[in-house]
Amino acid sequence: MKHLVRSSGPRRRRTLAILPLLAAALAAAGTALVVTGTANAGTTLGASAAEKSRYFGAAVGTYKFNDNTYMTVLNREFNSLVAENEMKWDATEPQRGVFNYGAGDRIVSHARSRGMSVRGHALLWHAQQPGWAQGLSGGDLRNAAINHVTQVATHFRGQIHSWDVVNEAFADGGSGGRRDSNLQRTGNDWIEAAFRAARAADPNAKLCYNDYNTDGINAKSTGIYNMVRDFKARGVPIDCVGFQSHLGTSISGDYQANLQRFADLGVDVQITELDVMQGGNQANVYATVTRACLAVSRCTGITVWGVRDCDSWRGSDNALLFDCAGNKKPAYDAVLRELNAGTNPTPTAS
Ligand code: G2I
Repeated sequence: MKHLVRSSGPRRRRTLAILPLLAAALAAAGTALVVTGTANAGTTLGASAAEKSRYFGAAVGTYKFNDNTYMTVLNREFNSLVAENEMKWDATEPQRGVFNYGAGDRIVSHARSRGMSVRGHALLWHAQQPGWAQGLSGGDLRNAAINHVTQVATHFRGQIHSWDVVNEAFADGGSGGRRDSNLQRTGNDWIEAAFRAARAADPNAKLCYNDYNTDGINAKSTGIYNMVRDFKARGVPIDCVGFQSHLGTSISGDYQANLQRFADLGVDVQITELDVMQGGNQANVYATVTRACLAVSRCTGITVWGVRDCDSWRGSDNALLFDCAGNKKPAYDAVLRELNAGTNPTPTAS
């Protein structure tokens, strides 16, 4: 108030007089910033994300590794990989106590040879369990599940940046509670037992809980939020939460706020399986997700769930960033533009 009073009279006129100069100076500074941004802008998703201290990854399948168009895009654009299926329980332990790491190792070795990081997906999940595990229950299943976590996390020790230790354990709809499954029926503590086993097996991997339909503040994401808060309070080792982000034609207005409330619990957040239905404004939705991750300092990276539209589990949704011929789509341009825009907080953890 005092300041306002003092700024009337001659002094105020002087202030007004310098405003155009100030505006010109700001505009010049703005131009300079833009020029700097352009000079440093990456020309691939991976390079641009790396400039913001983040990764940009893709889910891959080894059965595509002999497809030249696929490999050209993969090797050029991404700096992180995740196995779309090859590290799941049915793939890695087809018979009880018999482990098969061939395809998973192939993904890890390709990533390492190109300097890419690897996300691990997924140690325990109610789906894609081998037949022998589907037939177990109670203590027997619990022991088999924990042994699975220990064996697989030990095999890949030191090579996985972040593990989805538990995938999709919460129910859809309004309950905010756990999903019924054979694993859940072994006791509510199965998730924390899995996280403790994973930490013991690979102490340097970030340990994530991963789920879908968590793209805003809703009953399901709040159920997960409460679990993470409880884990942090009780010292259960959890480092990150994965938001799959299989999206339709629009995105919830509180997508970023939801990421932020998890980050505020002291965990990293990651966008883990992003794909967006084409038909609405696909480019806008992709841009919004990218902006949200960049705006949350603990959002450490984005993974899209496949490379080209025809590699996607969503088939005719054309949900990815490249068409079947490997051409960049408008959604790609939107993501790259967002990655290169502005200055964004550096992740506080990686
Ligand atoms: O459903 C989309 C994703 C939801 N979140 C967890 C992810 O792990 C899940 O990925 C999908 C894969 O993209 C599909 O490729 O998980 C599906 C299984 O639930 C995968 O599909 C399966 C087919 O159902 C099997 O018939 C096939 O043998 O892929 C297998 C390997 O190609």
